[in-house]
Amino acid sequence: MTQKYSLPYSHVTPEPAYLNRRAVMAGIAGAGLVAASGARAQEVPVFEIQGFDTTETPNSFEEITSYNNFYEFGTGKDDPARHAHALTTDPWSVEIDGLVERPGSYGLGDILAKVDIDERIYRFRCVEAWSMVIPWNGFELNQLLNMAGIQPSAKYVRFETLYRPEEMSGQNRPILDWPYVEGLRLDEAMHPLTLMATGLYGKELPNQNGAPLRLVVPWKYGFKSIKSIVKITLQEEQPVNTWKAINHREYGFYSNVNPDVSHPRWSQATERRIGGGVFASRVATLKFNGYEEQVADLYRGMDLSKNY
Ligand SMILES: Nc1nc2c(c(=O)[nH]1)N[C@H]1C(S)=C(S)[C@@H](COP(=O)(O)O)O[C@H]1N2
Ligand SMILES: [Mo]
Repeated sequence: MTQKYSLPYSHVTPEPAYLNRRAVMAGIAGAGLVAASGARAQEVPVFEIQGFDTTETPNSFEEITSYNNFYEFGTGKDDPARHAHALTTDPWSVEIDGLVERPGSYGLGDILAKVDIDERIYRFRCVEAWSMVIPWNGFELNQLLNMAGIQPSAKYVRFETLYRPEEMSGQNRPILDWPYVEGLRLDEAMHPLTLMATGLYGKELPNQNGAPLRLVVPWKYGFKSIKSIVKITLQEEQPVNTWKAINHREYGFYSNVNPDVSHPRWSQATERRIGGGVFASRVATLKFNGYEEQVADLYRGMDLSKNY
């Protein structure tokens, strides 16, 4: 049937990793993590410390919460911080439907009572070629999908953001097709790196970052990490994601971070790390955003320049 992961979450990101990274690294050195792909259990190489690399300091809370993309509140980087307070995030529920055993409306409180919240310090790379390092709190998406029960015929997961123009001012304008939609292949969705974030820096997720529940897929461009999710659908067909629908020559479905495949209007070989101030410099972009060892197997045999 569907994939199950038996890895101890603590091996991926022991908490409190960002406070105590050196100690933690000693603990996980040599620990392989087991990710099952289909029926075949496979050894994923030792988790590269890249996810919480000592050489990469997390961005500040201030940086992470003041430079955002959340077009439901406007297209300026400071628009979300200025306007997203208008969003009511409690009560919140997520409709899970399609090819699941237990479709229905899942209240956020009920979800949170059943999942393990971890801390994950991930690189975050926007398709616009800026990046940050973000200490998220959240749970693996596979826990939520397993809660709903995945039917054997499910192949993709479709996600939808809230549509509430009274509170999301940008939705009154034709900036994008509303609601914002994203999608993942089921094996991508089940991967232990794929997170449903509920917080950052140990605090509740700020509205501008996609409260109360947003996807984080660290090896893909930021637009895949859809915010303020209200609907999850398991289906057989590949979902049509918002940015691909707008311009399929520039934005694809897979959207894996790839320094070798340029955006038609700019190179993806380097990125600008936010927060460097006068020392801001461009750093090399890594394949799969530095998570190649964890995720490359998902794409064996695929031409990533075609499946961009
Ligand atoms: N619903 C929704 N989700 C979204 C977006 C958006 O405009 N609307 N922007 C995406 C883009 S382009 C990026 S880079 C990230 C930004 O996340 P952050 O503001 O938390 O850094 O959110 C993604 N998720
Ligand atoms: Mo982005």
